[in-house]
Amino acid sequence: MTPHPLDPLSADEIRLVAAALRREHGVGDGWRFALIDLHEPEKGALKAGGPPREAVVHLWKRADRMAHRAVVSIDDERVVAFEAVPGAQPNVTIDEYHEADVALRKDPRVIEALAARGITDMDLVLIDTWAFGAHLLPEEHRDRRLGWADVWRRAEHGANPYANPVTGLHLIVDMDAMELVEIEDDGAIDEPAPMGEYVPRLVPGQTQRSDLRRYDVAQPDGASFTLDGNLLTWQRWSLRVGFNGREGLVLHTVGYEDGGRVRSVAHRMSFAEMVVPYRDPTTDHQRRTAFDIGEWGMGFMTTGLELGCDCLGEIAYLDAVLHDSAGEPYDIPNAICIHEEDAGVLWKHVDEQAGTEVRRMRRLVVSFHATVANYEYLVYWRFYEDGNIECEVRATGIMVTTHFAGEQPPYGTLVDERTYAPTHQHFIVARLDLDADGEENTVVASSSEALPVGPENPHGLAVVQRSDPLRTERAGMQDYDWASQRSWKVVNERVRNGLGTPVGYKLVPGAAIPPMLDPSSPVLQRAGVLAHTLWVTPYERGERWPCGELVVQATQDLGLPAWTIADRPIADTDVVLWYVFGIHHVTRPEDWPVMPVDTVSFWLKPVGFFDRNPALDVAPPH
Ligand SMILES: [Cu+2]
Repeated sequence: MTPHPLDPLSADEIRLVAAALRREHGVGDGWRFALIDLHEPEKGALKAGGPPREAVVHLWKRADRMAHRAVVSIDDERVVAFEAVPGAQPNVTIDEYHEADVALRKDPRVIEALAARGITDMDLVLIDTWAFGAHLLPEEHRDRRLGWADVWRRAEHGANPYANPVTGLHLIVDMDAMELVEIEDDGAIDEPAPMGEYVPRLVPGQTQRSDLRRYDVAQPDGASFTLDGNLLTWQRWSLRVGFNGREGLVLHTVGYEDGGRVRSVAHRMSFAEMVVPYRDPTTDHQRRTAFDIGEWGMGFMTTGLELGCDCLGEIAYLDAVLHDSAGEPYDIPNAICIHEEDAGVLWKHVDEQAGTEVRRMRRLVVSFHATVANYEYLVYWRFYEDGNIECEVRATGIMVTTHFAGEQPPYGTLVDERTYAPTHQHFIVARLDLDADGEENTVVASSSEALPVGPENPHGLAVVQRSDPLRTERAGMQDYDWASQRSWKVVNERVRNGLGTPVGYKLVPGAAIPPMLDPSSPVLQRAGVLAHTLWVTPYERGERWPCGELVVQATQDLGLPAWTIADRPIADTDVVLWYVFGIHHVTRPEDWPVMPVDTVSFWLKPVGFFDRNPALDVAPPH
């Protein structure tokens, strides 16, 4: 079957792409296929129909320590572009993570450092390798591909390794030679014994609650959505479900059927980067700034879902097809969950004469879960009958902790005996290629302003709405503003609703968090995108990665801060919004030993897109 141009690469296509690179450029032993992804067609070519099907590939040649970027035509089974990218590195692969683990755990220096702490059973040791910023690379090894590793210890087989950090021991590993190049050992401290277990059999003295009765979700007539390949339709919504190794879930061609016509809302929505700086300068944490999307890939970290635990009801699952660093495809079964949920009351009114009219809200949820070492990110895109779209992220899993002797460092919260969890931030950059009823859109900053008391406003009640169209990229750099309740409307001046005003969708800024980074900070240098809540750029096919295409060991953000220097026009054109949100995680004792979900979200809401409440016709409950 011919794939849709936006469908993810199939296993056969991944094999074809890898084979072409082996055949034409000798990509084989000594290389890594870091990323093989669909080279998404230009929007114009997509509309014209039958765009060429291509893959974009990030490669690493280990012997030369040289990144390469390739484009492979799948239709013609040949490489159409192949270039070295000096001074850059592709994402770190799962294979490198495992190979580093194998190498480090048998290194005599590691064994010795652990033995000095009384740790001799290597089966209980977890070595967790991270990528890190160029500013912290050891001077003499700057040209290498380096990882740094924490070491953790399980109390017994199956126990939580993150319960017991091996404080003060860090390993710098060459990810090509797979050898330990530096061992950093602050020496053993008198280790406390925190209770860091969450698996029931290991939690001392715990009995599980037994007073909850069964709760079933029954949909005897089946689900109300239809899934045809990757095309999902439900209650007037239609969208295509995509997936790739770097971003994980991608939603394409999101539209709402209205008056017999599908009106576009978004061409593409995904998470394009995630930056997690730990705000603790001590040696245990100074390197700990993860770029979970650019360095590792949310798709590669995706874990399959289980019915009855992760999702309830009539579920449709989609598998994901990814690849290892040799270019061989593999599956993640049940990577994406699609289901409906009851979400309480949608609208209601009680009238003395008409009685009660009440409608229940149903929502369509498209979700995936990623496990990034100790942490879990659960991502939910929800579509509502009233035209709203909600993007929710739940963070859970195990927090990073450190033991201390003497006084507690001030950079975190005490969560157990002489154990603190550092303050950190999870910044997520959502890339939102919105198309409000067509591509020619303008983003308008919409702010409330209380007018001064005066003859026209004697009681000081007057509030007016200020609309500032953002005409260039510089104006498009917007910050969250509590005082004016600012939001951003994406309007189409060329399409009017029945009231005569332009149609639009509003980005309602939830979970905006400040960077709290000095301009000189290497983290801000690498992730300049964090400096603003919102960026707006004109659509450009190649502009996908807000911190740059290749972020591993990068010193500069080659994405948004670089593109926007030109200060291009963004009015009445095809715009892309980059929304920075996340969690400012001041840790709590209640987040330990496993963290109840911390939930954040933002919304996209129609604003004059419809003439009135589009959910007026939702029928009462059965
Ligand atoms: Cu956190």
